[in-house]
Amino acid sequence: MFDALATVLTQTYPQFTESPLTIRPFGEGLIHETLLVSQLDKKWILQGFNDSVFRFPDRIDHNLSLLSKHAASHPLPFQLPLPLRNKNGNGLTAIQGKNYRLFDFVDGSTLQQVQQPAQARMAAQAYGKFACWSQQLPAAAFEETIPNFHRLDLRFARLQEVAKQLPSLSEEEQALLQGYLEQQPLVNWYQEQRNHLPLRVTHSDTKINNLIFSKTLSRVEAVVDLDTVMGGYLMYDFGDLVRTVACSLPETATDWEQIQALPELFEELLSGYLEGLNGAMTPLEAKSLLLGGEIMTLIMGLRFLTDHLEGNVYYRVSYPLQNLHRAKNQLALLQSQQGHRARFANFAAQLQER
Ligand code: GN1
Ligand code: MG
Repeated sequence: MFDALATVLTQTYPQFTESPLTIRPFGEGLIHETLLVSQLDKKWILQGFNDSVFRFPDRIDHNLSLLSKHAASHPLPFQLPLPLRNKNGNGLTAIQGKNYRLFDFVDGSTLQQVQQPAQARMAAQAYGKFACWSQQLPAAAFEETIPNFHRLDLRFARLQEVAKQLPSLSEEEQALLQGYLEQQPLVNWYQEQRNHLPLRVTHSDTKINNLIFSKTLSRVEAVVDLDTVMGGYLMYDFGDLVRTVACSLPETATDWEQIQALPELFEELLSGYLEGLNGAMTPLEAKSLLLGGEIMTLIMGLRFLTDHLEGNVYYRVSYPLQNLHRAKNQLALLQSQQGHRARFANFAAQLQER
């Protein structure tokens, strides 16, 4: 199935020898296509680049080169895998009308959900360290690889616009839309924060599965998926961790009654993230982290519902109603987090007193 791809790769990248290449699908990403390439005992990741989502590959290149220069003089305790250059010196290779990127394979394990509190803490420490490290770079020097990516207010407006254009909604869609529209106060809070929070260099896709742990899950080997590194707020990165770690079930789950926020894991995340950050934030930023999980869960839910109403044009789905279901899942998780606001705030206050 991948024979033509293998032939072109062998000719294009200096890494490969004449021995046969094996290529197979890999991972759980929703945007790029991810393939595992192996030759003898070596492995690489080959990524089919999604250029309808990432319309500015030059901006990605620009941002990644800022990161790699900084990493050369300020090493991190984990890898940041960057695209390998082909024989022409390019990070992107066009093969049969599609662009591909090749990465060194980082050996290890990825998690879709943490199995133990210690893993949540490790994940948060790694992303916190990344945030502390990347703060030494000026956020304004980074280009927006997806314009307005985490602009909650614009995502909220967009859902309403798309819904309005449709002749009718099913009862389930209508109920979900209503549930999301009730989140207007959170959107207002977000807009107010934008007047005060400093712009930082953020990863902007800090899901648990964008970390590669060692095989024994005892340390973080790499932070991957760096295409959305750009200017943002700390609460985005902490928030996407909360969304994907401090939850009873993954974003694909459909047993609505069982979807809940898990305060114990939130507490591990907050402790770990603050340790990693090592004090590099303003008091208001520290406070904003408490609602970061809600912000990111709301953004994802709005995006899933919008995509469902638009006919699944953005996210990969494995069945037609999957985006509707993801939106339903995220609303349940959001509401559950909202029920724990006081507990989260108490915990943060206790941490400060320590
Ligand atoms: C997408 O491709 P992947 O799975 O790493 C998306 C994120 C969402 C996520 C939801 C560029 O990330 O914003 O959080 O799906 N990335 C983009 O699982 O839209
Ligand atoms: Mg990913």
